[in-house]
Amino acid sequence: MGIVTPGFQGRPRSAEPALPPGQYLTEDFPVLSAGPTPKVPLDTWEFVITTETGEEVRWSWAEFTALPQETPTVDIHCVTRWSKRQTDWQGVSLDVLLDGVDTEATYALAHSYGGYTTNLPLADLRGGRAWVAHRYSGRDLPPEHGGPARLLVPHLYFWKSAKWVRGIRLKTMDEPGFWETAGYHDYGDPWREQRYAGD
Ligand SMILES: Nc1nc2c(c(=O)[nH]1)N[C@H]1C(S)=C(S)[C@@H](COP(=O)(O)O)O[C@H]1N2
Ligand SMILES: [Mo]
Repeated sequence: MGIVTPGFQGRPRSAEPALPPGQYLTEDFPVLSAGPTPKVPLDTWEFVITTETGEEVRWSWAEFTALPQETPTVDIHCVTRWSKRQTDWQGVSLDVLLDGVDTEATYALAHSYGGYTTNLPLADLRGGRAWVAHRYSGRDLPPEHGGPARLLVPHLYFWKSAKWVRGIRLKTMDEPGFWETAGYHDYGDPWREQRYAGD
């Protein structure tokens, strides 16, 4: 140990998994918001799933927080090139929220208090890959990071993780959201570096 064999290129020192291309690691937690942080009192907060036929399923804060909880630990990747490892969340899986929702939709448009929207295939909200998160690092999610609750879809660039999420509209046709309309990629896979439309 500690002896470098001349000419031996070796392996990386640790088993640190690679980051998506073009990303760098940050230890702090940057705040990226396109507008002011909305104030959302818990007694009026609700989360609503609206199907393509107009059916609605809604949860009050008390109902939402009484659902089965998960505690995902995930890496997150912002399109502005910062990534953060091993972030700890608590929230409700979209599998739980979509359970029993009768739909043939293939797309979803998440919408937020404050007006932000973002679109993604409905399949990407299923399969244990997406949550409505309301706690971060052992505390209630701070308002600047999307509290009371935000979408958490860590396998896509973080702009898909709508802060202050208020609901999801299920759709049979794709409809671009806020950043997607502004030229960002429709899908946003960080491993394929899908930053902008056409990437
Ligand atoms: N409602 C809303 N959600 C949002 C945004 C926003 O401006 N408004 N910004 C997105 C972007 S670009 C990123 S990188 C992350 C930033 O989350 P953070 O501020 O908790 O780091 O939130 C995403 N969700
Ligand atoms: Mo972002």
